Amino acid sequence: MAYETGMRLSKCIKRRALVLLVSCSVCGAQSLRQAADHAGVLIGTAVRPSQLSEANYASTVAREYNMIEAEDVMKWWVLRPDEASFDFRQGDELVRFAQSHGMKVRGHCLVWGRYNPDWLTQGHFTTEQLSRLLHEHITNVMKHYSGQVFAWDVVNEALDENGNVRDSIWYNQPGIGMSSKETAYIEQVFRWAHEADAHALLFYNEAEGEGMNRKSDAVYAMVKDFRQRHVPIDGVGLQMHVPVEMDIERMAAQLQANLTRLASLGIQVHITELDVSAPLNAKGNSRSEDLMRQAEVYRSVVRACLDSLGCTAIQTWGFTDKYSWIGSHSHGARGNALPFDRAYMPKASYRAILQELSADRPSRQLHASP
Ligand code: 9MR
Repeated sequence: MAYETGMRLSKCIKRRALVLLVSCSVCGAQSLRQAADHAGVLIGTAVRPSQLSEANYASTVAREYNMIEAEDVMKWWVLRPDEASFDFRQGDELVRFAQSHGMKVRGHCLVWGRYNPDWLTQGHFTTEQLSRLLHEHITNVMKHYSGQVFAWDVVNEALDENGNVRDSIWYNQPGIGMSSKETAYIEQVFRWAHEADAHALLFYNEAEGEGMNRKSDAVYAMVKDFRQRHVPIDGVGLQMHVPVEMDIERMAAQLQANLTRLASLGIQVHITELDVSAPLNAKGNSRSEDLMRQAEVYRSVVRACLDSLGCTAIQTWGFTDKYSWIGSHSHGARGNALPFDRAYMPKASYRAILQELSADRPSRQLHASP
């Protein structure tokens, strides 16, 4: 008896020690990646393969992230130099890097009305030709990356701020044959995507529809309709390019409300392009209070995601202030939007993300398999 009791006690102590060990590995996480793995969420960054040759760039990505996405190299303008060919070289390089570091790859993006190559936009194609071209593009690209890209932004930014379908080469200029049928062309391309790779998760990715507004209402309505009619869609990407001046409490409450209603449709949500831009002075620096506020914005977004079981990935649009689309987009007026500074040093924003990822969330760990 005493022996058995002793054994039970010793097993119990061992179990408790294990639990302590596990929780200590959380509180002392050495990277975003370690903390995210433990929290059961994907932590990602957009990557430009041309920058992977820079040692600091590559080592930071490898250390901190368990998912990467092509910032540009899986878009039409890179993949399709002309009508007859596909150039997968840079996309393949990104996939190789991810594989050699045990990361997942998000694909971005198969259908977008902007940044298409001139041969396509100025080619005067008929609707039948465009339909054939788009079907072929989706099929070839998804089959090429089948088993390597686990989730695709199938359609990017197809709605305007009022929730109407945007004019575009794919919708109505001249479109693939479904102009004035609103979301019918989006439905068609999701069906093509599912045929091309039945295992990939299929996302609709949108900008400025993170909170509750007319655009996010329209995204919700579209996805609800698709789900009811068994159109293959698995998730919504919320971009989240936001300014540091925002009302943080209001943003967090609205994001949470939107995450809750999207999750109620049985889909996943990925935060796909998070960055928090700050004003720059003439030397390219930001005020320290802005960088502190920025950390609170990051913290609130990570918290909102982790509090919603449907939110399975958090990705920033780049990770170092050395490289970000915001500088050129704002003509140098804004920037410093990311968790690492230009010298790859972690900022307050990095520490806020790490802390939130490391916070104890037992309900989430039960479901931990993003
Ligand atoms: O950051 C990207 C920039 O390098 C490209 O020039 C641009 C066009 O391909 O796309 C930027 O990324 C956009 C993303 O693909 C979709 N959401 C908005 C992003 C910022 O413009």
